[in-house]
Amino acid sequence: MFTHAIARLPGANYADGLTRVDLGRPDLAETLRQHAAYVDALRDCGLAVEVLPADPAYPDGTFVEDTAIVLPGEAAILCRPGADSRRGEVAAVAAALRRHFPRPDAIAAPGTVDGGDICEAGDHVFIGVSHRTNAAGAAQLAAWLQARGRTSSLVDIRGLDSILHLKSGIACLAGERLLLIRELAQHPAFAGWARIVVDDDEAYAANAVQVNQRVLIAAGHPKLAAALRDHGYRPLQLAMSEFAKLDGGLSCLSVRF
Ligand code: CIR
Repeated sequence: MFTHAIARLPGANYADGLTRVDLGRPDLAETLRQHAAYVDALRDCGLAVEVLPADPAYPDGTFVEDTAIVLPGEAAILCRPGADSRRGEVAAVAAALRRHFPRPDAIAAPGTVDGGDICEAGDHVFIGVSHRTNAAGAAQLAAWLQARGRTSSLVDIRGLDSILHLKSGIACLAGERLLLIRELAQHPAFAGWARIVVDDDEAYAANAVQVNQRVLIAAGHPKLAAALRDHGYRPLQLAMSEFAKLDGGLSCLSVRF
């Protein structure tokens, strides 16, 4: 069970954040509405959500997931984001996290890790090696996890242009069932895992988040919503269009623990 989350408001210059996709420029008012609905959804799932103020120095700051990794009730490690423009985002999230985890560890240079590349699946953790998370960062994280009784495996996604982070294409649902995009479904790291494979035209929604009894998914993906219901999950659909425009998904808007 998650009891807490940290989120961060999108700032006035949110539209200046990084993106590789061509979905248009986000509308600030709609971005703020979608963010508020997301925070409300986490609260409806029973979480105490701390919403940090925006900092105009970091237009991508609302994507807090990339700044820290938490093993709920146990430990936290601060990330060192792979994009130079995002490194400074960590400090504000670290200050909030320290109230729960007084001495978080930290990924050190030359390692880089974006939290969006990390997918926890029970006691196993998939670590994406991406254009943001490098081999040195992945190795540091794997050692940190091993010291805490977790196993991990690396998934190199650098050849997969369709996703920015590993978790753009995978989620772990209750019962340790993986939700996967087709391009990841045959990867040996996931062999033997129970799975739901998302249709190509709904691939964006693979970045879902199980939050206690609900599965948060991006609105507008009816086939996935139906598949989740068929498997006994309770999807909660949220508008995400303005975050998709900056290459972000549902998971990146919070650190949950
Ligand atoms: C970036 O390119 O870094 C942001 N515009 C989007 C980050 C999305 N984060 C995530 O999926 N964990």
